Amino acid sequence: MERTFLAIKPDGVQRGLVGEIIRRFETKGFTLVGLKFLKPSQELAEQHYAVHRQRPFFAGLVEFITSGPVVAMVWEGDGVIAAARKMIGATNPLTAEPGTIRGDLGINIGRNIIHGSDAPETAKSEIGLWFKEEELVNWQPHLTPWLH
Ligand code: 3AN
Repeated sequence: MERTFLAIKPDGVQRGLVGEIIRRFETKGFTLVGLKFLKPSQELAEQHYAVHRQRPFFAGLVEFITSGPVVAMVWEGDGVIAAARKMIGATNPLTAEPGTIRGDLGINIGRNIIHGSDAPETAKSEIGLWFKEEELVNWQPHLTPWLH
């Protein structure tokens, strides 16, 4: 079963959007297998955004993600990596489609509420960066037969 890493960023937490965002993935039918609330260290943030190291917004991005608590999550389900990206919407909330998290809830590219892994390789490395194996719960909700 596929897994992805999602993180509600400090703006999403500050704005009280945690419940709304988790609700969307729960009601879609995906399964939560890892969840923690933490203020990321500088080192964790730099590793997480390492691919953007050369981009002009890198320092601001790291400063932002370490500025307050985030909700780090691992979600499981068929096709969850691509589906979560679709549910999150385009990077710029102003152009993200209505119906997506960013399209419905945000207006600023530097404050775009949530992160989601963009491919199987990044999902694997991000899950490994943010979670220890023993922090992930292997379980199946009883609803599974109705969804699959
Ligand atoms: P996504 O989060 O949609 O995968 P990426 O991976 O291109 O987008 O960018 C990572 C993060 O960097 C974004 N979530 C956003 O917070 C930030 N970012 C991307 N482009 C810009 C930009 N032009 N100005 C400020 N921040 C940006």
